[in-house]
Amino acid sequence: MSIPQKDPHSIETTVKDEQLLAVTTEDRLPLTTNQGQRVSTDKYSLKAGKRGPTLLEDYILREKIQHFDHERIPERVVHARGAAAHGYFQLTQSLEKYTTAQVLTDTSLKTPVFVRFSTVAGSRGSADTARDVRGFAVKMYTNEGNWDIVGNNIPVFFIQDAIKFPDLIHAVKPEPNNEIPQASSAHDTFYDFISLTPESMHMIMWVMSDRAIPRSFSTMEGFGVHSFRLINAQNESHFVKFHWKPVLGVHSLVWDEAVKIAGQDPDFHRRSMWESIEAGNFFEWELGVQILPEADEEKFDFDVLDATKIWPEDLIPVQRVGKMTLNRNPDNYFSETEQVAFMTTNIVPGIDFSNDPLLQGRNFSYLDTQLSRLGTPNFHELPINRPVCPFSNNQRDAHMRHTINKGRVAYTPASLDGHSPEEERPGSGFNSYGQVVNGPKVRERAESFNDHYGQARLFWNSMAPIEKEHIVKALQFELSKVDTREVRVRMLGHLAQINDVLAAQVALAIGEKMPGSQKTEQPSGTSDVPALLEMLGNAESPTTASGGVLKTSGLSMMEGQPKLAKGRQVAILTAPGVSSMCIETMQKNLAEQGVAGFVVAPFIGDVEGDKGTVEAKKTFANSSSVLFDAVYIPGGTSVQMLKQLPDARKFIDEAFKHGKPIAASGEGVQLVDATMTGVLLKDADAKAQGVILDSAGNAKTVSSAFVEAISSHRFNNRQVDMIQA
Ligand code: HDD
Repeated sequence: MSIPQKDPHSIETTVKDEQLLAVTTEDRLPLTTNQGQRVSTDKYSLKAGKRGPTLLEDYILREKIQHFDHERIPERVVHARGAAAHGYFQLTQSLEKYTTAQVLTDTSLKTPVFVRFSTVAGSRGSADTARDVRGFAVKMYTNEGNWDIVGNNIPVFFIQDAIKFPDLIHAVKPEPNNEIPQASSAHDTFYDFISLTPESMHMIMWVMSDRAIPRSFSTMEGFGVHSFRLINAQNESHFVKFHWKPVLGVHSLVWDEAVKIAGQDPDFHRRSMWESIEAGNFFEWELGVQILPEADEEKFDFDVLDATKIWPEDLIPVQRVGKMTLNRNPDNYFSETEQVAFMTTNIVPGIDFSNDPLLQGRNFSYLDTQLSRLGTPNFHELPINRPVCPFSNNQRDAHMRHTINKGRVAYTPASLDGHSPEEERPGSGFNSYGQVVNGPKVRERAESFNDHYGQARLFWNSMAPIEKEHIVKALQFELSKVDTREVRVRMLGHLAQINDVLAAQVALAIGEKMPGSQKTEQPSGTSDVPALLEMLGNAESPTTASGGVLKTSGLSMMEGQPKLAKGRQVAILTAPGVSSMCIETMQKNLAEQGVAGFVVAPFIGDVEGDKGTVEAKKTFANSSSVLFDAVYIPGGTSVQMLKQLPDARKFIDEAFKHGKPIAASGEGVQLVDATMTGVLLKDADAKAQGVILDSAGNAKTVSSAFVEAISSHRFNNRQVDMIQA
């Protein structure tokens, strides 16, 4: 009996294959070797006597151990840690005016996709919430071949030319003498390289912002980063940038959460994607395009080919033209997520490359790396990499060839055996855009790539005060971990080019003084947070940032986000005696909004409520507030016990400190009163700070205001410096 194979590209939403389950439970498969011989047992090796030596003859032992010995393939040199899901892409608006690509012109098609998210610097076993760029790699299995958008959650890159990539990665990876630190840029070699590579300053601003610690893969933007070309039927070219806009909006963790989650649940992001998809809460993004006619190529004060620059959305708006839905988890991590091979060279007719020197170099690197990572030029035959359209050529043989090519012709031109695969007629199939290229061979940077600070300023200026504060703190953390003073000081020089208040704040944390920075001396971390925020809010860099604009929309996460509670996770603090009605009502109301409620109790298992039991899978020991988006405390005599538990009180204070919505009904309010949060809220308008308290009411009376608060994500209008959590 053979296991029915699932089509890896199927876009059906079913998660469980009943046939497969039936085979593995009822009619269990016989145990065999890889050659199909039935095996009586693989639990005992073949020995000369029960207590005697193992025999070399034991081919079953040898096969099993040998296969195991070779189970690992080299991890990706970057983006080693990742998680992926299947889904589909559907166009909503045809781009026929700009391109012939079927996937971008036919709105009736549902194109299967496989999307892998990753961190860049850490190894496969590192934590999900490290401060880092996130990979956002989309493989679309189109009818015209695979199209990969191998992008990131940050729209720019550290370097302008691919030839610097090995240096960048050597600098950020753990230092070679002691393999320290893991999954962190906070060390000397990284800042040594960065401070000697000013083109990285714009990207550094993004990486020091909360964009580098996303709340979920579903709340990250994705970017193709480079300028590509769209080519239409008249063979006209437009430059294009690709964006993925998350339907849930862009949201991040705060640093304190990211650090704690790394210890409590290093799989935080992958687990949340897995569980959401299993629960039917699919992840969705809209495809956005920024399109620029060839004629406008030189219209801006930045070069559209420079990957360290965005095209400010206020200058070139993003049009939303389609939607991608991830709705199926992989069946096997290794076969799919690990073996998937993305390549920037996977494009389809109607799309083409620009001359961005970063993209041009990437176009060499990806095929090359797959050869060593997957060990054979036949990696395209693996189910996860195979195109859905037919493919044929005269390439033959090599390791692990699956295709059984028939006949004797493997060359062209050929007249024997019904010819070899036929070429497309000129003008059809993929044709490179016929741009006229003429110039001397040089190893030089174009002058138009020379401005390294304009867009770093644009980013800084576009941030809300709290976002600026987080950037300051991130740089304070990172640079204080750099041992070499010259490197730290060199970095300050760059920061001063971006904004003097930013530089002065960072200087204070690393024991330096910026010349002329007295007026801005206000060390962050002091109790006067409002004054600091006001100062940062006013700290705008006056020099024209970029493209003639000082600020642009699309950069701050504090503006333009949809008000949606969907996908969020709420902790419901429980103990014996809890009001069953409160829990049921809140669970129901949350579920209607796509929010998941989790019972947290002093122990796992059944918790006796006043009318029946609820099951707790989370406890104050195995979870904490950082793993949730909001906290609810139901009424009931349970509150007496919870008030005695320091972990329960900390749960609330920590959530309050992180700006998270909190709700309590009935006796639940007493628990809030027993915390520092309660003290801080005394005589304050709690609701305005996202804390919904109703001691006379029940879950019903608080739930709509609570959901409303959850959809606001975080409340940064709280005085939290007194909380030590
Ligand atoms: Fe890269 C992997 C994204 C520049 C060389 N890259 C990789 C992945 C993503 C990106 C998302 C993981 C794909 C997966 O999930 O398997 N890389 C980017 C972006 C870049 C970029 C957005 C700049 C705009 N990369 C870049 C350069 C080079 C590489 C300049 C080399 C010259 N990248 C690689 C690689 C990797 C890779 C070594 C490692 C594993 C792999 O390709 O398959 O070839």
